[in-house]
Amino acid sequence: MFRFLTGGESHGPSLSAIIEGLPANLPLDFDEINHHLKRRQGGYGRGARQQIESDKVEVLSGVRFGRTMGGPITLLVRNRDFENWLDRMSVTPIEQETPPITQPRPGHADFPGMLKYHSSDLRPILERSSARNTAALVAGAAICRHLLKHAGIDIVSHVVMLGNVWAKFDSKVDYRELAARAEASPVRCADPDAEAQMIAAIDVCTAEGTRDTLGGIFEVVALGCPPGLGSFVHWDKKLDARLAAALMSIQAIKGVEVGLGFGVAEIPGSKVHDELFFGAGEGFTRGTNNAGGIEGGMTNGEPVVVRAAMKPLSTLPTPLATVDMVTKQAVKAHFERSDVCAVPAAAIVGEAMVALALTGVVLEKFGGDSLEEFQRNVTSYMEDVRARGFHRTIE
Ligand code: EPS
Repeated sequence: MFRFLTGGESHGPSLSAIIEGLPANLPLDFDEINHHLKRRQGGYGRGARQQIESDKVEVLSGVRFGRTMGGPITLLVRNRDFENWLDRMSVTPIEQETPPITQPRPGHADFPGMLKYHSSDLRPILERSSARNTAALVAGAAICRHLLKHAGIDIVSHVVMLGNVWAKFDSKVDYRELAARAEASPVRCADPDAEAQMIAAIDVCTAEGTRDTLGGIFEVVALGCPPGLGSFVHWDKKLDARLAAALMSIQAIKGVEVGLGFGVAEIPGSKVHDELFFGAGEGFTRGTNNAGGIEGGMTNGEPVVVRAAMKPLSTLPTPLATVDMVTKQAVKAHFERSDVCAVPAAAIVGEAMVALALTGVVLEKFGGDSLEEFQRNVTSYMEDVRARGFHRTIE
């Protein structure tokens, strides 16, 4: 069974992850893991914290001579900022504890978290619920992406909308080209006109007098998925359900769509469903991919396309009305240093969550205690589906 756990607080000593269930002998590229950590730290609209951090992974277990050994892999990403937060985040008792923060931010985990964990201080709630913790997810998922490559799967992302500015792109899209353009964009947007407007919208929210936060929508695409990952047989085996859960677990995500998403409800079935064709040499093909590569909870061999909507961050520079949890007086919500917009970074976290969900179903389908066994199982299955007309080969 594949399991993945993270630990850590935003301004605590470090973030960590434990991954269990990856096969032995998987070679790891540490530069690539750190590259994904760097991608997650980027994006226009981030706050001053990113100048302090320069995330790097440390591997504490499960890896020898650059290859997995089959046991749990433990990862660590240190918080450089911790040393500036000893007065608020010291692990050991301190002489004078910092006074509690008691003004929950509407939209944040603060209010329900303080009630649930019997806390009169929102610090312990915000520290663990902070999106800083997504660094551990990205580090762990970067390792899983190494395995996915051995099943032919590659994951890309781009920002579709930010601050209500929509990117325009062709429906017959080349996802690799789109992703390459997004990679070079400060807002991960492949459309240059929309990119300029998105940056302008962030600038407005950064300026004194109009300070605010912005949300948006990103798209994650998994290319090269073999058909038949996931299953229709039970609710928790359906890949679309697992992708939705994985994406919804990212801080500030309020909606997820697969393929045409909510759009399928607006048009008749004859325009929704992706007709199937067969060509000599090509094998099975589709004219469209409204299903987003998933039918009946299983991959169908087309790109898996998912979108997630991120709400504007709830740490508002012009705080909203709230109630002091101790005095019950009407007050303004707590504000501390934060980002104006983190949608581009969330797209990288989206890639990570898609990687984790896919790793689960890939291991269920192909299993294997070693990479060699996993690879044999993938190859044998792909030969089988090829013989039956699915002609894509693993790149
Ligand atoms: C976050 C608030 C900000 C973000 C942080 C997430 O941090 P700070 O309060 O230290 O300025 O920058 O994201 C990261 C640090 C990161 O690495 O992604 C929050 O409240 O969720």
